[in-house]
Parts: sequence; C-alpha cells; structure tokens
Amino acid sequence: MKEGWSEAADKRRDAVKLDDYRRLARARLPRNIFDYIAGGACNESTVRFNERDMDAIRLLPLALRDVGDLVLSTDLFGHSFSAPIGFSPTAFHKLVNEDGEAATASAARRLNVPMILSSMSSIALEDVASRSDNRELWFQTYIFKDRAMTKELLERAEQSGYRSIVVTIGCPVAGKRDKNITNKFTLPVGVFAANFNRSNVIVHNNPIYGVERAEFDPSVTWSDIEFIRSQTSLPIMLKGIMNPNDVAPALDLQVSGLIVSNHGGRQLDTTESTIRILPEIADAVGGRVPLLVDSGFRRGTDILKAIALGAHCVLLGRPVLWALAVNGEAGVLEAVNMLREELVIAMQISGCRSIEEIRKNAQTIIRR
Ligand code: FNR
Ligand code: LAC
Repeated sequence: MKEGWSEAADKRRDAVKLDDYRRLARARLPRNIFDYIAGGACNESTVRFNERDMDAIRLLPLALRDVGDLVLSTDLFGHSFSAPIGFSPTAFHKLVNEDGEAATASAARRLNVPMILSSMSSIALEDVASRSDNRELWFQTYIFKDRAMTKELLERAEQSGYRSIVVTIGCPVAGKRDKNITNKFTLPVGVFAANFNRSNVIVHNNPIYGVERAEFDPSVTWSDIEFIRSQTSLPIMLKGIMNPNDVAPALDLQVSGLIVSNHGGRQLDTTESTIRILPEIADAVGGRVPLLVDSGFRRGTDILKAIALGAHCVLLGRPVLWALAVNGEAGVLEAVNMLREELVIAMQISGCRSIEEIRKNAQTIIRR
C-alpha cells in the first residue's frame, strides 16, 4: 500500500472524518436511539476524557525515512488482518439499519478486520455468521447470573465457527445512564436481543433488563473466568481491563488477550481514559499476550498513539454504528477506509513504515 489520501476519498463530500458520521447519523435517527448509542454514564465525563486525552499526547515526527511502502497487516489469533483496526461489540445493530449485524459483519469480512459480535446482537449469532460469510468473527459474552445460558452461548458460538470468546468484565451491574432514563428508552418493535427471549421487565436505563436470562451478576469473581475456560476450547480475551492490578490475575488464568476498555464511558463515570492508562497496562502485560484497546478512537493519529503506547489493535464502538446508520454496509466500508487512510498518513509523516516500526520508534515519537 503506497498512498494515503486518494482521489476516491476526495469525492466523499459528506463525511471527511469519522465524527462526521456521528453528525449525519444524528440527523437520521430518532433522538432516544441516538442518545442510547452516543450516551454514557451519569455526567458523561469519561466519554469526554476518552476523546480529549488523545490530543494531550503530542507527536514528534521522524523525517526522511523512505515511507513509500507501508505494511499495516496485523496478526491476531492465527489470522492476518489488513490493519490494526477492528469492531468492538455493540448491541442491537438493527436499531440503525435493518440488515443489522449481518451488514456489519459483511463489512468486516470485506475489510479483513476483526469484528466482535455482541451477545446482545439483534440477529442471532448463527445467522450473523452465515449471512455475512465472515469466518473470522469473535463472540462477546458477559458472565450472566444464569450460567447455563452463558454456557449455551459459548457452545453456540463455537459450533458456528466463531474464533474466540471475549468476556466483558467490569459489569457486576449496569452503569447509570441518565439520558435513557429521561427519554424512557425502550427498544422499538422489531429490535431485540435475538440470542435470547424477551422478558416483560421494562427498565429504561439499559435495554439489557428486558432480556430474559441476561441478568448481570454482581457476585462474579476471577474463578468464574476459570469456569468459562472449562466450557470452551476457543481462545479467551477479557474486555474491560482498566486497572494494572487486574493484569496478573488475568494472565495467571492464561487468557489469550486483553482489551483495555471503559465501555466507551458507559459504565462508571469519571473512570480514566483508556489512552492514559494503556501504557501502564502494557507494562504489566509485558508483551505476553496481545493487548487491544477501545473507547474514543476516532482519528488515524489516535491509532498511531495507541500502538506506540503498547496496543496491538484498536477497536471502534460507536463510529461503526454511526456509519451503519448513514449508509449500511457501504457506510462502514467507507468509514473504516477513511480512518485507515488517516493512519497511513500519520505513519508516513511520523516516519513509521509498519506497525512494528511504530512500536520501535515509540520512545522518540511520543511526547506525553
Ligand atoms: C456498547 N458496548 C458494549 N460492550 C460489550 O462488551 N457488550 C455489548 O453488548 C456492548 N454494547 C454496546 C452498545 C452500544 C450502543 C455502545 C455504544 C457500546 C461497549 C463497546 O464495546 C465499546 O467498549 C465502546 O463503545 C468503545 O468506545 P467508543 O469507540 O464507542 O468510544
Ligand atoms: C450497553 C450494554 C448492552 O453498553 O452493554 O448498552
């Protein structure tokens, strides 16, 4: 891959950056759905920390490095992906597009980037895999109070060809989302957690309450990760690591990867931004397993910084939903290609020819 910005990119007049999809989606979506996706916990301070802290880290570009040819490929769990960019698990894609997760997963296949399907998907996990023909999907689950349900999901994912299991931690309970409560948010008719049955419960704070057998469990401990391990032969990643002290117990349980995440600021408000805690977590991990990160990544330079600070891959949450809302599968392709082009430019101007070189140059190109 040679060039950064292309003529094709110039033709996309409506959106020139990832955040434009948010603006365009806002104009299309009902207010309560937009708020459910965009919103965070309480004052939404962490939502803002996530994005603003990217800018607090400055770059010192290295000049004259022959950056004519770049390599962006990224190997994870035995597959070579096209870029260090992937999709975080997000619930209910049919809220924004009728093809829902099938469209997103198909975009991920065409882009050759990893996608984590949420257990709260609005299309059943088997159907997402078959409709998208994506053979590299990963599956996310919580450790639900109903362990039999948790086990069933693991079995279904393994049987349908999912490549790894992502267990979301840091959710003993659902965070408080003021906007959903104010809006009296409920899922529209036709959108539901398709891997589950509907319950009659209505709690506006988070639609997960309306899903039978999907109750969070405040009693979850590290030993439950062992339970998950005993139930699947797939690699297991933990998503939601925010404290360096949680790295040792995770690695003791031989997990295959970690995802630094504060759920996009949707769980505990005033939690630290992921870009700021990433270096400390990377130190604790010491390269023993792949380290991924999400929450607030919107620009090519954000991704460059995450890699320099120890991440192997950066995941996108809301931007994927915004792009899906604006133009379905094609929107997701466009948006990710745009971000990839920004990453290419950032690598070239900072003097890094590969993901490996970003890591090697990290000490000199990053100023904190
Ligand atoms: C999420 N997230 C999430 N995480 C998870 O583990 N399981 C899930 O079902 C969901 N559902 C979900 C729905 C919506 C609408 C959003 C916005 C987010 C959190 C998600 O995986 C990710 O951590 C954040 O979205 C990343 O932050 P950005 O990129 O949205 O800032
Ligand atoms: C959310 C839940 C589904 O973030 O985790 O909305």
